[in-house]
Amino acid sequence: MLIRHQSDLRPSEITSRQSYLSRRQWMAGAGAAFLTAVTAGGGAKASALGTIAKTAYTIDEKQTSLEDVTHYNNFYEYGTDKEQPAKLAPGLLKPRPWTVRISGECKTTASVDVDDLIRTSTLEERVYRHRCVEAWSMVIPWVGVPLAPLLQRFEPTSKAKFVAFETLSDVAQMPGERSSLIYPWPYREGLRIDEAMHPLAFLAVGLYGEALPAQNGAPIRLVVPWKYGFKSIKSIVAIRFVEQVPPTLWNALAPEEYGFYSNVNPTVDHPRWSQAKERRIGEFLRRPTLMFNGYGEQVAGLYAGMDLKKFF
Ligand SMILES: Nc1nc2c(c(=O)[nH]1)N[C@H]1C(S)=C(S)[C@@H](COP(=O)(O)O)O[C@H]1N2
Ligand SMILES: [Mo]
Repeated sequence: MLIRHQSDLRPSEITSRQSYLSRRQWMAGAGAAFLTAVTAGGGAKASALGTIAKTAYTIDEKQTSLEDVTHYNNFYEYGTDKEQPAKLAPGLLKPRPWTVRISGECKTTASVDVDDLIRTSTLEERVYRHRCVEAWSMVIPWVGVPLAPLLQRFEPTSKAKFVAFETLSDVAQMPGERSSLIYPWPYREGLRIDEAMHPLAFLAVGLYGEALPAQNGAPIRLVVPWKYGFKSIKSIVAIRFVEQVPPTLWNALAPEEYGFYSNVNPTVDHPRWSQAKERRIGEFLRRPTLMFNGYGEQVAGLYAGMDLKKFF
């Protein structure tokens, strides 16, 4: 059983940043990769994120190094090369102050300040597999909040069948948005409401115990671990409850290549490459891709009765 349920979490596991770090540093004695990650992440210095609850819904697999997680990125607002986001985003993106506008088919609309959200939430660490549609993968220790309780606060109406997400639209902070002849900016994504309410759907405000780096989608991004990485939209400024399937950037560009659902599925190939295997960043041999990225036990019920080859 890879995933622990919330009820398995004892209050004693809700640790302060200080004891969280010292435990990790103690564990680092067993592996140099851990030590590198923790010290590169700032060692014992106080985190802007404050208290972090330990590992609910977490997998026990070797974590991808902080260096790879923060220097091999897809963030087309900073260019199409993997190295560009780390070079450009930290100098251009202004992640504070930052608000997320929540509106649409719900009883109350609001602008949520990201720092208020962090202050008033119990932050959790979630170590998730991350599988890009390009057939590479990582294991990333995110820090953040589950999406469902935030959405429920605004009391979606019975017309709220989908949830639409939107990235910041600002060419000064995101120069890649200038090439608007090809890409229909801003970046948009969406989920069915029951997918958005699933306990695995997560909003990350950090990784490796520190505030989210710009290149990973600061200050707040979606993480949907059973879907291809492009569903996990970065630097979110708007969340809308909507009645119809919301338009998304990749689906609008190439609907036969990037379906709305885009659940990780080794049996449905991308038209231009196989999805049967993947390259785990940092490993030499390719490994088999897992149905729903290994989260089938948790999410398969969302798709009961659907033909998973048709609804890709
Ligand atoms: N706004 C925005 N969100 C985005 C992307 C993007 O280009 N722009 N790329 C997606 C893709 S294809 C992947 S694989 C992940 C990469 O997240 P990471 O760089 O934090 O690993 O972000 C997703 N979210
Ligand atoms: Mo991706």
